[in-house]
Amino acid sequence: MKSSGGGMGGGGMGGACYTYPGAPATPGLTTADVTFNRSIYMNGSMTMDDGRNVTIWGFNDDGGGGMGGMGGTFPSPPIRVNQGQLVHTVLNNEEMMWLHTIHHHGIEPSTENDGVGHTSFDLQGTYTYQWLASHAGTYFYHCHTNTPLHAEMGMYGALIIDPPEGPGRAFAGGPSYDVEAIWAVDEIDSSWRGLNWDAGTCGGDVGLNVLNPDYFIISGVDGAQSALTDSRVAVKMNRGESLLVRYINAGFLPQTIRFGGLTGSIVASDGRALPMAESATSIDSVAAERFDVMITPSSSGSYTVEIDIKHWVTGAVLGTARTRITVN
Ligand SMILES: [Cu+2]
Repeated sequence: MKSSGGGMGGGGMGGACYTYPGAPATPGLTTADVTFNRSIYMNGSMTMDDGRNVTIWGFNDDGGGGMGGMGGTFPSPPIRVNQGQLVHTVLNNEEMMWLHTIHHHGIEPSTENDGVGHTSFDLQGTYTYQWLASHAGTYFYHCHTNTPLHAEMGMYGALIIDPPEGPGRAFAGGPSYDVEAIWAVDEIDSSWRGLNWDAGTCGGDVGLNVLNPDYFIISGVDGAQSALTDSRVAVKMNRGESLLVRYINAGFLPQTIRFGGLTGSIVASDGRALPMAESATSIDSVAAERFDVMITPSSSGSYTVEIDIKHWVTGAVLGTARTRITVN
C-alpha cells in the first residue's frame, strides 16, 4: 500500500502561492480493522428542482483502484465503522493537479491524520489516514483544503460510528432504533461554482466571505420539493417503530430544524451521548454540529420536517429545506 505523499505539497497547477509541506509516511502505520478508499471528483453535478445543474466536488469510493475524477455520488459515500475499530481512510489524489485532504470531523486523531491542511499538509499523492473509532455517534468527513470553497462545493460525507456490536443502537447501552435517517443539511451558493480549487489562497479577494445561498438541500437532495418524497431522505415508518435521526449541519450557516409537530428525544450531540436525553420539537444548530434524535411517533400521519437556514448575523431565514416523516 502506498502511504507516502508523492507530491510537492505546494504547487499544483495554478497554485503557486499555495505552499505547504508534502505528505509524510503515516506515523505508526499498522494493520487496520477496516479500510476505506477515496479518490476525488470535481466534475459532479446536482440537478435542482428548478432544472438547473450545479457543479459538485466530492469523494468517490475507488475500491483501491485509484480512479478519480469521473463524477460521483453526493454526498460522498458514507464511512461507517464500529466503535473500537482501527480505521484506514486511503485518499488517492495521484492523478490530480490540485490538493485536497480528508478531515474526519470530531475524531481527534494525531495531527498528521487529522487532515486539516493548514496545520499539517494538503495532499497531492496518496496518504493513509489512520484513526481510531473511539465513541459511537454521528460525525462527518470533509475536505479541509481551502475549506470555505471545498466544503461548499460538496466535499463531505457521513461518518457513522456504531456501537461495538454494530448498527441498531445509537450507542452502547443507548436506545435502539428500527429506522434510521441521515440528514446532512447544507446551503448552496451557485455563484461560487466557477472558482478554481485554490481561489483566494494567493491573497486575492475572490468573494469567499460573501455567501448568498440560493439552494437548500438535505443529503444531496433539493429541499425545495424533492426531499419531501425522495427515498434517500424522506422517512416511511410504522406506528410503534423508533426512528433515529442523525442530523448534521453540513453548511456554514445556523439552522433550526423542526420535526413537524413530532417530539424528539435528543440522545447525543457531536458524537457524545448526553447524560440525560432532552425532549425537543426543534433544534438550533451551527456549522458542523450533529444531533442524534430518537422519534417514536404515537399516531399515524404525515409530518413535514422543516429546516430553516439563517443569516449568521441577523438570523433572517434565507431558505427552508423540507422533508417528511410518514407514519403508517
Ligand atoms: Cu478539497
